[in-house]
Amino acid sequence: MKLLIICTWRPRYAGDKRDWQFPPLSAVFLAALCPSHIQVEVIHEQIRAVDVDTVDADIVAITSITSAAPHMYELADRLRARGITVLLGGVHVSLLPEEALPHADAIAIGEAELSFPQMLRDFEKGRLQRVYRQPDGLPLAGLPVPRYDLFEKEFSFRHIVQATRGCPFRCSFCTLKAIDKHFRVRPPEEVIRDIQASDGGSWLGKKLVLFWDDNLTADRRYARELFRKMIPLRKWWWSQFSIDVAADRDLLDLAAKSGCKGAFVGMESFSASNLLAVGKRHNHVEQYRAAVRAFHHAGIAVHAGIIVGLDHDDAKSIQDIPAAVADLGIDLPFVNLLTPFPATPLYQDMAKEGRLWDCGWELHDGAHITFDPLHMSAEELESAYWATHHAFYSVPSTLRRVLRMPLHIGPTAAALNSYVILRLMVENFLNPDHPWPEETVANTPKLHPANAAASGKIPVALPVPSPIHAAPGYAPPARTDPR
Ligand code: B12
Ligand code: SF4
Repeated sequence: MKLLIICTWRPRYAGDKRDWQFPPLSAVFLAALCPSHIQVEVIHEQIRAVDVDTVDADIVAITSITSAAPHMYELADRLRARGITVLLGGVHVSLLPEEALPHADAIAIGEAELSFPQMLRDFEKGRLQRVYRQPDGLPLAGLPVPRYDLFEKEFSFRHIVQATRGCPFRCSFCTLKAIDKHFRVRPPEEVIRDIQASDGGSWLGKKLVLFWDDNLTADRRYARELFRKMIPLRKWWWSQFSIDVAADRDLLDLAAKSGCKGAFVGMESFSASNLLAVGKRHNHVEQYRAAVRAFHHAGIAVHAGIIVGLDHDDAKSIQDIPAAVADLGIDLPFVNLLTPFPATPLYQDMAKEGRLWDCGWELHDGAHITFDPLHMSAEELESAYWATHHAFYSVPSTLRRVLRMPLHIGPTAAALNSYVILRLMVENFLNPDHPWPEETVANTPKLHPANAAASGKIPVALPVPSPIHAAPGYAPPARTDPR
């Protein structure tokens, strides 16, 4: 039997062609769950397009985030029109299963360590069900090594692992809780096994490990154990952390000793009212400076996520962000427009307030406005977003940060981070094929609560089938709860 797994991708900006940087783990992990008699191919649309007419497979599994969902449905419809069975799953399908179902032969809601192999077995036996959902919160011991060999070689950084899943916090804009509500950790020795199994390509690709975790240090006792075990590997690594970890200097030092060279922290806002409003209670603006210093002191670069368009933002407060970022010494800032993803508390609140726009999921990518801002017009928010974008990624500001970095974090971490930052800048922001988008916000129709449910964009309760039984060969051991 031939299976094709497609990881969809849509450009965020007009002119984007491909994205060579980082793949998600989703497709190669699903491939690892397949029994060995199945011939598996993986296509990441970040790298190569799918030609529906020439797909040679008995069954196709497609994964997608929200902004690529309409494209996923189009692919699925065309493949099904050719008589090919299509399975859909992943974050968007889990958020809006009833929207996805008409486009699929079967869907999986949530994680799929058990349900994906079950779907394949049912397909082979000719008894595929419509909806699969495995029990939430299954322990993560015994997961297979992802099929790293199926990553396209064009990806610059593909030395990717996941040690934990989920996050104990509950920010109102985050979709994680919709996939699985439980924070869980993997046995450290299995994480080490995956790091050693991944090829990574070039010298730097092999050296730099990316942890695709949402909050690697959420369970600090676990993080300590993992970092100690990583020291002998002599790797460099990056991951996401919540900023509260900065208070734990010993843990940061241990992270650095195990090779941590960059930490992505969701700083989100410089307004305490904004942080409170989105439930980001572990962020304290007055502690940001100390937090950045703590990371730097350990030799770890700070990559910070900033969101604009929150309800306590106005055009002036957004204008002040680049100076605040520069003043703190943040090494790599990322700015995103607030995006109300379906099924999040933020989305539900905005739907009740009648502020959501009926503008299609394509624009739910962090780079487009999809709702009525509270204290400014959409046009003002859009220009404030682009001004921040330019301020962060202009050549002078990039060079200033790159030149300052060795003073903050030492020459090795600075060289690594500068290399990647400069590449990001050149590929993404200085690319002549990459014009700034010119969409205007004025003509986008709005989604009012009265027609929102009818449009299928507000999730309604879907009857969930009873949990399926464990797949042979996968026996989940007892749960290990975080501290
Ligand atoms: C790594 C990552 C990135 C990387 C690489 C992304 C890439 N190349 O696509 C970077 C940093 C570049 C990135 C960027 C962004 N990301 Co991101 N990212 C992630 C992260 C942390 C891990 C993804 C991953 O590999 N997961 C591991 C795999 C194994 O998990 P999984 O995909 O959920 O798959 C499991 C199940 O869902 C299921 N499954 C999945 N697909 C399918 C398909 C079938 C058929 C079946 C049966 C089952 C199934 O089986 C798997 C095993 O259980 C996730 C959060 C997360 N924990 O998943 C966010 C996440 C996917 N990102 C998110 C967002 C919003 C973004 C950005 C828009 C951020 C921003 N505002 O700038 C950009 C957009 C990028 C883009 N592609 O255009 C959101 C998506 C929300 C949404 N509804 O769309 C997530 C969920 C984070 C969050 N907290 O909400 N991201
Ligand atoms: S801290 Fe990050 S990963 Fe955790 S809930 Fe908030 S946004 Fe999501």
